[in-house]
Amino acid sequence: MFAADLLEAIRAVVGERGMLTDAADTAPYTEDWRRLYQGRTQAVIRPADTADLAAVVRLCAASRTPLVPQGGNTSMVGGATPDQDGSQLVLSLARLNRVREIDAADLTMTLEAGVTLKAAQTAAADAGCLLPLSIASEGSAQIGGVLATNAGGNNTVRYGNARDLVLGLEVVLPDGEIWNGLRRLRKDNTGYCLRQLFVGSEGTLGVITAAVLKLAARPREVAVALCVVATPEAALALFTRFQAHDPGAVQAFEFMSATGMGFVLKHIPDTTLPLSHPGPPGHAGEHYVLVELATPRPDAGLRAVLESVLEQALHDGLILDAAIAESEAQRAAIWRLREEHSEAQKREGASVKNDVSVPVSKVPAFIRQATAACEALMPGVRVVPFGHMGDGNIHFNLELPEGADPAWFLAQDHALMDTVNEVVRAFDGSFSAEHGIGRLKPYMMPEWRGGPELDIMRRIKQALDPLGIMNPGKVLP
Ligand code: 2HG
Ligand code: ZN
Repeated sequence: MFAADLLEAIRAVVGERGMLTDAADTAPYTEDWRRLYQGRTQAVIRPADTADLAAVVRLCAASRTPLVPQGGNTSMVGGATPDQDGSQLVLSLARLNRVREIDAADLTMTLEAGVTLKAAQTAAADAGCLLPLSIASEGSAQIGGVLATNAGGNNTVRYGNARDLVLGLEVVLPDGEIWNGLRRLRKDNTGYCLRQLFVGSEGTLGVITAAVLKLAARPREVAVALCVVATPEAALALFTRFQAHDPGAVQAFEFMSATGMGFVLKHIPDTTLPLSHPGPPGHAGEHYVLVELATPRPDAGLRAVLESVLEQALHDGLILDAAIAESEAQRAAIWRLREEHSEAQKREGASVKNDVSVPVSKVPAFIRQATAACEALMPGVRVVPFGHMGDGNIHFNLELPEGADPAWFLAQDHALMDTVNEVVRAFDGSFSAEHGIGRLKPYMMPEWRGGPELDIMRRIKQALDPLGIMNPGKVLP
């Protein structure tokens, strides 16, 4: 139990609007998006600015009260929800939601942690620029969480991960001190790169409260197509062709399976395949590719490029069919087929997610071997590989066998994840490409990051958060 006077002291800092204590109000903050973890908390603290947030952290440090920083709560690995004993307070960043500055000449944007990624993209576009980070949950994911998890998403193939876009950070440290590192320099070699320590640390080293991000020139032309391919190998060959043509133009290259597409068409209203080729169900051997080309160059004729590469691919038997978006609405409809994969899979029932990466050239072999291994382990399991083929990050998700008991299925999660990870390891891949470690994967850390790596991470944690109050139970085993 917390001393009631701690909550009173926090309330005095953040005011009535800044604190939720009723169970009905705190409930949305204590369950993760996947509904894998149901936690408890006595209060959700919602400071309105960095100074108030720092004062809250100081109070928590003084009373050794654990804090769980939370953005949009879209973590796939339970990284932002409190545990069940009720001892952890949730620290919501939602009210730190100002875009402080956009500099279109320097191509930088300074914004607070609670700005949603979608709002940040819109603000950048309004200033004539592009914030080149795009993820399926961008409508609710917030910048602080996006950076704390080093989110990747759809544009990594061209622009890198969140990490690659960060020039500066403002962070509240676990003792409540504010580090203002909001620099906007492209070159700055002045000792250890502290900002990158916090990017990807999942709130275990401090709370990111603001950031300076790199922007890019806004594209003048965007061209999108959805293609049917017979095999993952054909999908990779198509990617290689686009890269060979103009690597600078490939903004996204997303892979989907017939099973995953079937779930989208079944569960998401107003979705149809814009293809004449008969789609799923019944074509489990086929796969889909979404390719997006974009360029800030004037008169680049991207649409013609897309058409000619696809025509040749059709002629060579690499693709079986393709639809090119003719309008912004068609482009959005094609993207929706991809972006609704997680939601559709959730509606289909219990799933085990494997957010893994392998070298791009190994993606087809990985998909084949991991599929065979999982089907051998659990006959009837429905394999749903999809995601960012262009950067080697596949969401190798597994849906429970039809008619199976969800509790029984979820109880096999370690066996299923370990089976996939064995294949990942054989290809020198990673067991966590873009979703992070959260509460789901700390047990994997000793095997994958054991020895000096885990030791260094523990020493950094101890140095910055000796009381262990920042997002306990996440990342480190
Ligand atoms: C995506 O790429 C997200 O859509 C979520 O990373 C993936 O549901 C998933 O496993
Ligand atoms: Zn993804």
